[in-house]
Amino acid sequence: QIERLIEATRIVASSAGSDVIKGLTQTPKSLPPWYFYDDRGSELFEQICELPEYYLTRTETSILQQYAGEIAKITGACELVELGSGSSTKTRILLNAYQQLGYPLRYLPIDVSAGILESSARQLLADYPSLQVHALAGTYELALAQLLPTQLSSRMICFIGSTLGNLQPQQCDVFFSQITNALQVGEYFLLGIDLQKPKHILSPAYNDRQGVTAAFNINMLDHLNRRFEGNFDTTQFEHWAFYNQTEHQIEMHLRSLRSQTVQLKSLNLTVNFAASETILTEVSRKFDLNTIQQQLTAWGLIPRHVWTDANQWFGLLLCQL
Ligand code: AVI
Repeated sequence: QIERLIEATRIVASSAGSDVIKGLTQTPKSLPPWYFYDDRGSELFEQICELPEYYLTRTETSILQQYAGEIAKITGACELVELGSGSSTKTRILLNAYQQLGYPLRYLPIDVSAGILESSARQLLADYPSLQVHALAGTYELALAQLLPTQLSSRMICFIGSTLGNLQPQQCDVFFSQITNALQVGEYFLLGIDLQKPKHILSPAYNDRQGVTAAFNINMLDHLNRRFEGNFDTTQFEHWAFYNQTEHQIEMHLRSLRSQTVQLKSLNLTVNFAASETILTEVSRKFDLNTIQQQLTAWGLIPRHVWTDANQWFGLLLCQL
């Protein structure tokens, strides 16, 4: 009998707040973007994906719909590992393609939010009778280090949704060495990236009219309050996001509306904010297809196929170790 149960493995998802202490005691202040994704933050992110201004999800979905069959034919049967799986909605397009070719389905979603991980894994098990799921709750770094050798003939690590853009360039060397360590020669890496485009399209995607992105940004403070016994007054911070054209990145901040002091009791941390002082909560880098292909090659992942949409707004790259 094939084992199909979720063997949800909970990995310690943080370095017990040392990253928060570091970020809030340096100048300028910053926080790691993975603190967006408590269960509420993951819900808000799902809402962002549906916003009219947030073209990323729609565009990547259309590329996947067009090319998933081709991807499955190229890779053959393989175990799908997904970093930042969230609701796994787009992954279903890939699972359908592998299923249509009669391949065995084995899926290892990795996400910091255990709630969304578990609920989406259960839904997938109900919808795909032959699917095996092994869900890993934790940061990419910790989860990748826990991966066992694949149980199928091959493996593909999927990193879609342009989450690569949320890593700072200096984090990429370590990240890609973890990716290549988790793959055998000949195995695959599927990367979805948002491409450079005019500011008038990028800026509204992070400043939506309904204020969902603002709520997503502010929710990080609620998450820190819960997690570290904090007393951030979320009414005293505002969302601020803009496109930095020189760096080709959206920069998302929380701006203090007045001078104030915040405590995070369980971290033994007191933080002073000047009026208008900001915390950088996320960069969202926008890529150039030629440059990223060169970088991937330097990291040991050879781009074999590159797909994009009619507007060239989003790129999907199938790479091989
Ligand atoms: C998950 N990540 C790719 C999103 C992005 O567009 O950078 C996170 C996000 N931040 C604000 N809106 C969406």
